[in-house]
Amino acid sequence: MMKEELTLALNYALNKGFQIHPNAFKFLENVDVKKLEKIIKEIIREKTKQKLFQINQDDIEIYLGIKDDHSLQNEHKIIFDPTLKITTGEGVNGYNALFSSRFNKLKRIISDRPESRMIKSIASIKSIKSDSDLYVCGLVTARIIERNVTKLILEDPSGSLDGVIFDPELQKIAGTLLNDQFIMARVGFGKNAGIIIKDLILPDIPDQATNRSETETYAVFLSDLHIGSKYFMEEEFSEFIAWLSSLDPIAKKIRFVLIGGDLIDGVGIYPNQDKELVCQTIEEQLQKVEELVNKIPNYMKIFIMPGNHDPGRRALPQPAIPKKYNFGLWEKENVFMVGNPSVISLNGVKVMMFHGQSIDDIVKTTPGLSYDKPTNVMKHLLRARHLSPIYGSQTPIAPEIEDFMVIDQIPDIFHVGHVHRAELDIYKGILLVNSGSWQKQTPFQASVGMTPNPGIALMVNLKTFKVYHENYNSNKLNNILQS
Ligand code: D5M
Ligand code: FE
Ligand code: ZN
Repeated sequence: MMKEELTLALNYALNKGFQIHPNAFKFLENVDVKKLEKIIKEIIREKTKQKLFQINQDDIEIYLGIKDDHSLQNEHKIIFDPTLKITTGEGVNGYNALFSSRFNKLKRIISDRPESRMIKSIASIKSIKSDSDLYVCGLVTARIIERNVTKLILEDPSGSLDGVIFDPELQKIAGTLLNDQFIMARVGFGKNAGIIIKDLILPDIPDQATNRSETETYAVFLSDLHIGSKYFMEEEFSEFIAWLSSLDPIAKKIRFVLIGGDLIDGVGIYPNQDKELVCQTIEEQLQKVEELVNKIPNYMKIFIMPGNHDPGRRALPQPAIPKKYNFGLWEKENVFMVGNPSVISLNGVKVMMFHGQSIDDIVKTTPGLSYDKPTNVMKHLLRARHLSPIYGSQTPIAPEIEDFMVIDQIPDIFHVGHVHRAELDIYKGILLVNSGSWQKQTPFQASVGMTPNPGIALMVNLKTFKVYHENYNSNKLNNILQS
């Protein structure tokens, strides 16, 4: 005898003018009866749009996530992951190596510019005393603003240089430079042999063509779930996860899910955190991550990167969340655990993922930048070609022998989180995605006037770079696109 639910579903389809292929029918006999009605209704809605009036086994299998839609490409390659590369030098020697690596890598990057043929070492220009202007490059070690002039101190491996800037426009540019950032300067000599800085040239991103996917595959950008926190929006996030396996035409084209850090709230990250936690251990919090991630269809590839709330090493670059906490996810075939920062290619589209800790230090010291517009800070990082220039402030940086925070690969998409504001922009063809959060405003954020826009999932069409979003925030007054 046929189950009553199956009869009902069958009649519903027939009434809508649909036929059900015998194989599909056999398949449906083994499907959870509670889901039957929803499955049939959604498949019919979708196929009506396509003007196809037969339900095949494939339709159901694709709907249930058992079968992949093979017309959509889902190739990935992990291009850079610091996890196995971090070596950590020791103390002062380590930092000397780090800064010399930073200088050398950025000097190589700036060598693509025509002026770079005229770069001289800082030690050599002091003896040249040429009449014409010269170029030097170095890391900014200090910036002093006195009355109407700005003094910059630059350092290269040969020595350091004090230069003065008189031009008001150039002083403004100097005002936005970050400590320890790499810069090229055009310099000349003043009457009293002092060095005058006449131009400042950032490594920046050249005009370039971006890579696109051949098929309209979508990637979802998420971050800052803060699972374990009282303020994690569990209901909304679960609703979104369920949407991923719905028949929504966009959801059906998703093949990649990127999670940019702060998966959990962690333990002991800030004072009295235990009072704001619903899960008191890292293991419990990660267990919950695993349960939620397991509900994402298996045919989606999931990339997981740590943030400052996740376990592992705190200093940048961070290795992937260690296996010892979370065996389940490390062992899943469709889950890829990567470090922070990482570069991955999705159907040929290069995505640079960085949690974004350095934003805190940058907004504090840079005029014109704020938490409200994180994509402006992201542009600042791209121009500096470095993800975390400032050393010795709040963002801990490890004394690596190689500076892995230099942006040596130009991405097509730059994915950052951390500031809990979903926002989009474009810079030199690069799509900037700040993936917001799934944590409501915390008392701390309220006390410092930070207004997050949580509960927004951003989906990028990797062929057209058009962005689609699903908003699960009850307060839907969010404008994520910069005007
Ligand atoms: O960071 C969420 C946001 O809150 C991020 O923009 C930094 C900001 N934040 C968090 N803690 C502090 C402190 N102690 N000072 C200044 N700003 C802070 P998350 O990494 O999710 O905690
Ligand atoms: Fe966060
Ligand atoms: Zn964070």
